[in-house]
Amino acid sequence: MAALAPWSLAVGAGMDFLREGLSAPAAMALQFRRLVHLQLQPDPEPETGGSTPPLHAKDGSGEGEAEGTMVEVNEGEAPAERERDIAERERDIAERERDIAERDTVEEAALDAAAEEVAELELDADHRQIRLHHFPSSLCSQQVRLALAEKGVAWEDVTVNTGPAHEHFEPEYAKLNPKLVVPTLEVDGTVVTEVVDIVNFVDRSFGGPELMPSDPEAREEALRWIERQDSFPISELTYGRSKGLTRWFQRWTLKQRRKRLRKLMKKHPELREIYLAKLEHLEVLRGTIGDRALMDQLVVEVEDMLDEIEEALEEREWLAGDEYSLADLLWTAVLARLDHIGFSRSLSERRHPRVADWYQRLRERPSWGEGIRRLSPLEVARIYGPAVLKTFLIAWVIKWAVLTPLIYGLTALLNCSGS
Ligand SMILES: N[C@@H](CCC(=O)N[C@@H](CS)C(=O)NCC(=O)O)C(=O)O
Repeated sequence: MAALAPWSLAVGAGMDFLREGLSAPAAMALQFRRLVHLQLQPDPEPETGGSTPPLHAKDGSGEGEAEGTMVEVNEGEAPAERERDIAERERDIAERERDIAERDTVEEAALDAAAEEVAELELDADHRQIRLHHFPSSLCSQQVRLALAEKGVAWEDVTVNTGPAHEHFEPEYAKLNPKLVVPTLEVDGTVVTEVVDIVNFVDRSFGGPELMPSDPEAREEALRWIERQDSFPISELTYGRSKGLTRWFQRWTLKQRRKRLRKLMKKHPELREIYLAKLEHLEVLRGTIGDRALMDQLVVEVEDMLDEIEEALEEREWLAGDEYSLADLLWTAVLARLDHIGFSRSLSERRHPRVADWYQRLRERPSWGEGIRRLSPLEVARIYGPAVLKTFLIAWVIKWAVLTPLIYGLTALLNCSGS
């Protein structure tokens, strides 16, 4: 966590502040997230079970690296020397940015090649093996299901219980998705992870409506909104904003996850790096959601973002242009989550009329039902029931079989000694 130095946060945030016009708290929060993200890349990644290696999304870490090279200027230097110093650093940053752009192009090319490979198989859709490893109520799974529904692709459901069963931590799943998250898409042996990569892959590999605009300006805009969505702190908000019983339950599940990871790390030392990275990730999440000031900043960030979307929708029907695109698709799940975690008023017609109208149109799309699925009461009972029962049963047994006789015994003893 050494890289999370305050100067690094401040410099990066300053860059966002200037370059993206973000508010200072929003830029600070974004930069914090980037730096945190940088720390959490599992390395090295294991080989996949399939023939093609999994494709991993560009994660913005490169951008963070470039910003990280900026060092504060030494005030004591002579002006000419300082200028030389600044010029040298600017060259260094430009060079790094070129490297990052090149790397992004390579990743883009890998995605294209994989999509082409799948398309070239020319199998008819009925004979393709399309398996989605997902969890019904996870936002990221919702996004991929939306994409599959928009493209009219049928898929095989592999539900991964990310609840107390922690199936996403199992070694078999770690081979598919070393970040131990859902969703993962498998198409005829090609494994794709990371939501943004998956939805792009789905768009390129299957027929149906094109979900990326062909007009260069609209495409650029779609990419910008996709990137904004990708770095939006929705998990932090989901955990940090919960209240009452839900809050208690979420903290409990976080604790259970850490316990499970530690156990698995002992049992599978070969996956130690992966489990350690996940533990660190959960630790950072715990720190973030416990930091009231940071959470307040994130709420400000939500409002700023909705204002920005409102403004964008002044000029066009959909987020990136006059056609529905992947940008709208990805934000659909975020809006649904915001609505669910207490931002309904911000999404109302009174506060953001264009956003409200856009959200209504997104909900009316046929893909909504399949994409934004929540857990039915039966599923909740099946997924969480056994673990909750086990925990409470143990607590109940301890209370009645151990504590109660102990208290009775002690009371009797004290009463005796008093007489
Ligand atoms: N950057 C990843 C994020 C995936 C992610 O965070 N998935 C969440 C559900 S939305 C998850 O699996 N959480 C379970 C966990 O972290 O233990 C992606 O784009 O696929």
